[in-house]
Amino acid sequence: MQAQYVHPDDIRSQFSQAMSAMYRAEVPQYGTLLELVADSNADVLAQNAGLQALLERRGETGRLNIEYHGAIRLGTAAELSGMRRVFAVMGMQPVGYYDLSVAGVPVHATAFRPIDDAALKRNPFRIFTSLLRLELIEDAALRAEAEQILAARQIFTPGALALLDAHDLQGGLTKEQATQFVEQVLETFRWHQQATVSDAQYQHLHDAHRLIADVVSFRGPHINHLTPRTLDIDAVQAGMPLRGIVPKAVIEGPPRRACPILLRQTSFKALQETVLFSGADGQTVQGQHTARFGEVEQRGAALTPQGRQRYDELLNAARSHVPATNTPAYTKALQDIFKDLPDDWDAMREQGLAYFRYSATPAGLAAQAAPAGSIGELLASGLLQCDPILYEDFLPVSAAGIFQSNLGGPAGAAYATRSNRDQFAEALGQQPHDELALYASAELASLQQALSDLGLHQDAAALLQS
Ligand code: OOG
Ligand code: NI
Repeated sequence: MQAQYVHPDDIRSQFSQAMSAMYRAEVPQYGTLLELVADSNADVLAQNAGLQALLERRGETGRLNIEYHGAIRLGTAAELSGMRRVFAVMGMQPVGYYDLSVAGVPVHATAFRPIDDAALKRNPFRIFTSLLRLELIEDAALRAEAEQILAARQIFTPGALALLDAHDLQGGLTKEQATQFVEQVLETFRWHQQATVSDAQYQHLHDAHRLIADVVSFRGPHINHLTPRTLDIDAVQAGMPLRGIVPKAVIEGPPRRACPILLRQTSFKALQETVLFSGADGQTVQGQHTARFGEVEQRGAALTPQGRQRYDELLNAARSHVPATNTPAYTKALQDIFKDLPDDWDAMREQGLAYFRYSATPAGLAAQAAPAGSIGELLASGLLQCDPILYEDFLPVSAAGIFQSNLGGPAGAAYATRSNRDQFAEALGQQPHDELALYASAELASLQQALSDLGLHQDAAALLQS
């Protein structure tokens, strides 16, 4: 990219700041949540020098207290492929495929996020992007109606579309274009009080699934939440009521551990907002809609396929043991059942459960020539060190829990359907990146670099296998 163009990471930073400001103005409770998270993170860091040092080594201190992710729900394949172009301008690539239909939510999804380390450090902002699966609406007439309504809408402004073309032609955006681009794109994420449907249409869509009404009834895919990153989600969960915020009952994901893994999430309940429907005789009819909420997340280590399989098995065991609606009993069951998974970085590394980033220690760099050895031996010699790689993706069961608690009502029955990755990739216009391959290659590259820094000519891939 040429120098006259703004770096995609900088456009993404502008965008996430603009989104945060817009959302704080639209959903005041979200501003309160951001304050709570900032206060809590400061407390945690003040009490935990080791964590502070780890965050510094991983270059994550700048990623606290700011939005880590947001979410939107789209209605058509064209909207999804358009979003892919928009996010590409901001250095965000589709990663992962999430099928939520198994949990009774008629969507599948990906996360548009920065993928390389430097970009993640600059600004981690990503958008969990769902696509409605209209084929899961059973009522054929309603499905046709929803399709027609969606086909008639254009979620991007003419200005955004023109700038996308300019970007693709030029290979970048100038400073002025980038600022305009962020302004124009922001419009797509804005809340619209005025629905595009009548109250009767809304009701039909709502009866089919609340989420269908949320996607189909409005001019665009309003951002439905933003999520800062916390270092202690239990403290934030406990702190919410003290600041007048009502949290969902249960924290999604793994239990609290000394060695945090994957992703833990909680949210505050969606607001009930007044919306305006078009009445039969050109009148406006007032109604209510709940969609927008705030969330927090605590991230831990990325797990290998073996680690992830263990996680899924243990989570399923806990969930089948106690319904997640029974909060104290569920939390206890989760803690107990997860005792099966070692809560110790060395054990997790030795058993191949998590991904690590390797580097030469100062002593290793100073040593003239390190003696060759296994990873365990190099670590034990103090020449090599490793830190768990941060999980940058999402969890389908947790995502379904977040959806559900904010759609109101109990979990719907699973749709009797297959996940449809190919259909999603076709709508998107590419295959989403495989998140596990990204972690594995980051781990391998870090070990290769560390070995070379230590003056060792060992095969990194072979070392990781053994
Ligand atoms: C998205 C829910 C998924 C998460 O953090 O898992 C999500 C939605 O409600 O649209 O954002
Ligand atoms: Ni979320």
